[in-house]
Amino acid sequence: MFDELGSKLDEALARLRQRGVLNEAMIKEGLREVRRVLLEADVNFQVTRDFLGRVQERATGEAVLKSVSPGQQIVKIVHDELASLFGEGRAALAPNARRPATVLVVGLQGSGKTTSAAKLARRLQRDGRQPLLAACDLQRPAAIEQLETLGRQIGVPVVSGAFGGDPVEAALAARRKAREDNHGVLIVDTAGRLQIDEALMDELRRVKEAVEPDEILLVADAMTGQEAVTIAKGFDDALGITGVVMTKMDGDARGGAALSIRGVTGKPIKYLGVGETVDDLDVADPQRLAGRILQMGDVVGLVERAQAAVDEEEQAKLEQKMLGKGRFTLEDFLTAMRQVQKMGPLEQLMKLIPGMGRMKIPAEQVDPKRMKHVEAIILSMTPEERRKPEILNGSRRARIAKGSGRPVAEVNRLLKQYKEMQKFMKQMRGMMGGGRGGLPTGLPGGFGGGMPFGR
Ligand SMILES: Nc1nc2c(ncn2[C@@H]2O[C@H](COP(=O)(O)OP(=O)(O)OP(=O)(O)O)[C@@H](O)[C@H]2O)c(=O)[nH]1
Ligand SMILES: [Mg+2]
Repeated sequence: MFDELGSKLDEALARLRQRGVLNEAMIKEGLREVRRVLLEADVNFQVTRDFLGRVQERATGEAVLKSVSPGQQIVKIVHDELASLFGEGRAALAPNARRPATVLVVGLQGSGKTTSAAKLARRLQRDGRQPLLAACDLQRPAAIEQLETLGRQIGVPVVSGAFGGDPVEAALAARRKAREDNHGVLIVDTAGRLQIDEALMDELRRVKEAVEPDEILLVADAMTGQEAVTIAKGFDDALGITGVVMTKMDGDARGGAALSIRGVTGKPIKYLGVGETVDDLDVADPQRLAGRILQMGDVVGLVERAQAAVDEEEQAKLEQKMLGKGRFTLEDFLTAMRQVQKMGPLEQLMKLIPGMGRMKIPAEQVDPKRMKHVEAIILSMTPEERRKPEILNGSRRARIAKGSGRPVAEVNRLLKQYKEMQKFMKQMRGMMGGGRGGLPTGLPGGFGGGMPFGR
């Protein structure tokens, strides 16, 4: 997401950053480069012009030019202005006194409405808001089934209209159900068309009038570039959307649409779809997005992802072991590894760490096969061995290697990593005074020391 745009902007800004002294002409030249990069990334022309106007005005101010590091200041200004392109502050669904708060999900065919509705439901479910999904795309039987399947997968109930029926009736029935069962949020999935047409807008308007949604989220496909902006404008004119879910940001979209939507429609991006699974939805936080583009890292995103992936109960137990009196066994080591793996590809996570964005991680280090090997080795041990690894002598190690089909050297390496993690935890314990302090990311050992990746 924003990789190419980020590295090109970085290049454009590098020259400014390196200079000790800057004058207005240098800044103008530097910003011309920035302009080229933005337009190449398919950012709307007018949005680019306004953006550069604001940057230039702030950058040529007295205070900046006379400051110790004018280049850094300009990078900061570009960062802030990028953030304001996305909108101000956090734009997630506000907690609502009205139950159920109603979210209408609209968009063109194939933009990701149904998937995004389920992703959003999952997020709200996690936040304890007890969502209910309503299948009101009644044009295709498969559409109803798709939402029902997703609902089962995430454990959120789905109320479906009848195939060929009236979406307005279906939406109203779902709302009655949501009231009866006291759901906090009702998410209504609707039909899409290939293009904006009157029939679709009319149907959506009628649904809107019937359920009076608190949010109308337009789902737009980032891969369609500026087309997404035009579509957003069309839906906004017809329905008055409250925000945008920009999907397929994991693809090689150039990012221009995401940077232009707010400027053109005045409506913020609220969520980003970053993959096909139900967990691949990020809250669009302007500061974080700007930070990611300029490769300042996205620590908040990292922490959130780690927290979402980690089973809280398991984590609490692990922390007890790590920081409390308990013994940290190889079984715990395996649990920890599994939790790390659940967070997703290491490569993706690394991008969120400040300064790591540009680092190329050798493919060898993120091979999910290695996790399988770790499991095979630990599962080839007897329960006693797992609890008391110190009894693992040469012959036991040879037996485990044979049992797991891995070389002895790998068994040794794993034990070494386990020991490193144990050592790390002793240090943590010392630092936290032995109590249950709670690790910042919930990640035993961070990404260093004891991970089964690399080395
Ligand atoms: N890579 C990626 N794929 C996505 C994302 N969101 C949705 N998709 C995929 O896009 C395709 C269409 O998604 P749907 O949710 O069915 O789209 P829809 O808007 O409901 O489509 P219709 O109901 O046919 O109008 C599916 O294959 C999804 O898996 C995303 O953020 N990233
Ligand atoms: Mg759909």
